[in-house]
Amino acid sequence: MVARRVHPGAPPAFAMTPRVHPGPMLCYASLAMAEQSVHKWRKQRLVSLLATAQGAKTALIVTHNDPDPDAIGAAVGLAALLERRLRIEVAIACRGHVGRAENRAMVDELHIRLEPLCQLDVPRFDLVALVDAQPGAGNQPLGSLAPPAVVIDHHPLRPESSAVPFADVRPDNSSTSAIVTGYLRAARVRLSARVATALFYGIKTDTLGLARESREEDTLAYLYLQRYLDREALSRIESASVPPDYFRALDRALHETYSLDGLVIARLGTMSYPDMAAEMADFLRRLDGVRVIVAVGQYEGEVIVSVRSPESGIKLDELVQAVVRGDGSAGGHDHMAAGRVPAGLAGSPEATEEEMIRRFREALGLADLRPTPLLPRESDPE
Ligand SMILES: [Mn+2]
Repeated sequence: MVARRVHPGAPPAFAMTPRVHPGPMLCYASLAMAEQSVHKWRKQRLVSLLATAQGAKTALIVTHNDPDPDAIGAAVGLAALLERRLRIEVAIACRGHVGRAENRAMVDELHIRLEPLCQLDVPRFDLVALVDAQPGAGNQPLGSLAPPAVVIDHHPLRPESSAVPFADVRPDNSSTSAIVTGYLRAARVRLSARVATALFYGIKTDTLGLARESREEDTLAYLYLQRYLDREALSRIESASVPPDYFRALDRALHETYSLDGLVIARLGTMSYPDMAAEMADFLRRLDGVRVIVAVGQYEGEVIVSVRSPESGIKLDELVQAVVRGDGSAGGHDHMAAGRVPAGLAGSPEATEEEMIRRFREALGLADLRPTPLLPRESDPE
């Protein structure tokens, strides 16, 4: 038996962590400890992920519809892992649009090839992976014809994921890109600036630059990726230019924004891209006194709702599910969620927008309150 070299009377390692003055040193020390404890676990998960993908010559990585930076970053990261470790030829595909100017700049600046799923022969691929979404969710395009063998996600766990050969679903994590970064580290894949920047921007947007409550995995990945970033590309992505139309739409939306005791509702009407609702909801988060923001708009035969809250404690995903009911699809997280229903649900698209707003007011117990416009309407008297 080998005796462990422990100084007599030495306290256990964890008890040595100072409990007072939690300054930056303590922060780094606890991160280093977290790093060590997750390293072994990551390795085990990596072995299992690689075993699932082993033998495939081609892989298709699919994101949720209208992919956001976290979905795109996670797909690019997983592609790098499969290409570098297993020499698999990888395609990334999605359904819908990349609309937000920053997200389009991300795709352009980082030369990311996103293919429309409908143009691909899905059964041709040996392996299908789904990132930032899960089978059975209404916001992803894989039907029963192409069940994924790999799922990596951070949305609430869905029962369908238990049938997936390799599923890593961590609802506690704030981003899928951070989970994928963990695999790349465990696999010792040397990151290109392009891949690192995609992952970093994914984590940054999903965690609001770590301002939102995030897990150690998010923080560790965020710090780890720093040294590989293409900062010039990142800066161009974050300050992507927008056409004059963008400001016209913003102006229209602000004149159709109302508040009711902490609930802020923005009606966008016809949108030029589907994630404009999310963008507007994000924009209104800073309004004084706001507790829940609901942005509602129409895009290609659907009414889309996007919901945000600057505070924790309101489960927005459950709220949107209660509002959408069985009429469409809904999902998200506690602090950000979205849903969509057919535009003809209540007759016209306008009537459907109104119906969605009515349901939100009812669900939040604000049905009887009089809305206050954010800005004076042009028709209002001076
Ligand atoms: Mn995400």
